[in-house]
Amino acid sequence: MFPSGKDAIYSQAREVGDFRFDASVAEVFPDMIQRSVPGYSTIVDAIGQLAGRYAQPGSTLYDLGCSLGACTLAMRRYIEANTCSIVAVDNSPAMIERCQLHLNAFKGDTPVNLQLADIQDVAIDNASVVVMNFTLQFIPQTERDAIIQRIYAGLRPGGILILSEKIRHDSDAGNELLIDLHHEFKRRNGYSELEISQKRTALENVMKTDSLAIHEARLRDAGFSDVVKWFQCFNFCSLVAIKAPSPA
Ligand code: GEK
Repeated sequence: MFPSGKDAIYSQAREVGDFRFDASVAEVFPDMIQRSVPGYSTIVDAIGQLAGRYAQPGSTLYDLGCSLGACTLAMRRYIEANTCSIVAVDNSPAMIERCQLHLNAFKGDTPVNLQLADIQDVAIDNASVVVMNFTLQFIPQTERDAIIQRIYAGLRPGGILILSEKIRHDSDAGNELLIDLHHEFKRRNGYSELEISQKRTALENVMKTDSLAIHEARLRDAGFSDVVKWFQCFNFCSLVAIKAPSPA
């Protein structure tokens, strides 16, 4: 991958404001997400594989909240439907700038249209695969239903939404257990107690988690005919929501 630094953003005691996807985060993002999200590489690679299965000729694939383009690159690696294109969107200028460098470094046959935009303003049209890999959690909870409904409407029959999210467990005790296991994962990846607690504070107002039941109900209410949880490690999970194929 493109050279990038080690995440030491919260290694010194500081006044912690709300987390932002700015240049300092974009610079260390591959290291940050790898050491913070259990199974991240497995998830990204499997998203590529799912895109390979579900991409339809002549359709568009979307990577919403693409950051540095990891899922876009994985999709481009696996898709064979040679008339497809990918729309990759992020509202962080620093992410988009670096994402373009990543895309340039890995040439592929599928055209990628990289957009600096808010997901709310992006039309979803003629889609066969839509990816939201840890992005919906940053959208205000009141706006999540409408986004999922819009994605459903923009998918072709037989298309899929891949939704990865950090989740909240229903019971307080179970939730604390998953948080503890996740923090231990971060410790083992070299984050200090100070880094873990300052990052947690920074995300408090910015990232609001829903429960798995809420995600599943939202997807079913939007019209998805099947919702498959294909990955979970601690409080991180990924779902494939399938729009029913049109009857033969
Ligand atoms: C990956 N998918 O590497 N509109 C557009 N982008 C947004 C919005 C919004 N409203 N809100 C947040 N973002 C990537 C990882 S990171 C997840 C996704 C994480 C963007 C934000 O700028 C950031 O780049 C991304 O969503 C979330 O597979 O850091 O935990």
